[in-house]
Amino acid sequence: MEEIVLYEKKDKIAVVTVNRADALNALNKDVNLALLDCLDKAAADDDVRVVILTGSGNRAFIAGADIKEMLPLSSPEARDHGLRSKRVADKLWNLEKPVIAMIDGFCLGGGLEYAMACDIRIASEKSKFGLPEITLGIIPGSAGTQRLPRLIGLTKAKELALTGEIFDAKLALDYGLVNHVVPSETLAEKTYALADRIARQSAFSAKMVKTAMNKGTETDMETASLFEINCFALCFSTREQKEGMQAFVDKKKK
Ligand code: CO8
Repeated sequence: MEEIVLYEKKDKIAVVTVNRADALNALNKDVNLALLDCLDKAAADDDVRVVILTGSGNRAFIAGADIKEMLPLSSPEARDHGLRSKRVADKLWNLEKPVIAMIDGFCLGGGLEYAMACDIRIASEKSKFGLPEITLGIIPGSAGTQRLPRLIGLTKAKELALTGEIFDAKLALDYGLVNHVVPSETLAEKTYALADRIARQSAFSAKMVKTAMNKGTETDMETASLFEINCFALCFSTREQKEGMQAFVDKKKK
């Protein structure tokens, strides 16, 4: 039987692919458990510098949580379901390596919530975004009501979550929800080029950038800038800092 989530390593890049193309990569319990395993694997592998999260087929990144699986749930069961998917979103957010969402098609509900827990989002022109939960009589359950306003502002986020509107990649770019929009044919090339560029930087610096920004934007400026100084100072205990600065002083190209 085919794996429900695929894990591949290409040089210093781990690619995690939700592999349920027939169901537009909808997130069921097995997908979430497999995602947790794959992210743990990427976290534990020092060779892996960057993770790419994507969906299989050419129609969807992830079209949300599996509606058929959720239909019969009671409130306590739904809470457990939500907590499991929160663990996935938290793992993406807290992974000490940059994670890029490579989006080719529908990126809805829980799919958008996972994409928003990644550090960078690159989408194809045909991609469609939205938090349509309200049209199903529920609300987002993996921090979608929290990450969307933090990424694009409360005004637009409220409108999108209250209407469930599905919007296209151009609007997602205008909102600042995605970093780049490219044709489907060049999506993989663009994503790998970006991942490769990040993978060539100091792994420790990348971890510190992600940590300082994620933690810092959740607190006040004074605490955040002191936290950043601690991260900055820690970089001076790495080989990369000594080598990087020495190379500059010696006028050697990196
Ligand atoms: N759940 C289950 N199955 C799905 C889902 C989904 N979210 N999305 C698509 N599928 C299945 C369809 O049922 C269909 O299967 P089948 O062939 O067996 O009938 C197959 O994928 C193809 O889909 P369609 O035939 O519907 O394809 P269309 O091109 O006609 O439509 C759409 C594509 C517009 C994407 C449509 O499939 C759709 O609206 N899907 C649902 C989108 C949605 O509402 N997503 C939000 C779900 S709720 C959510 O994510 C809450 C997250 C809360 C946190 C997580 C807690 C666990």
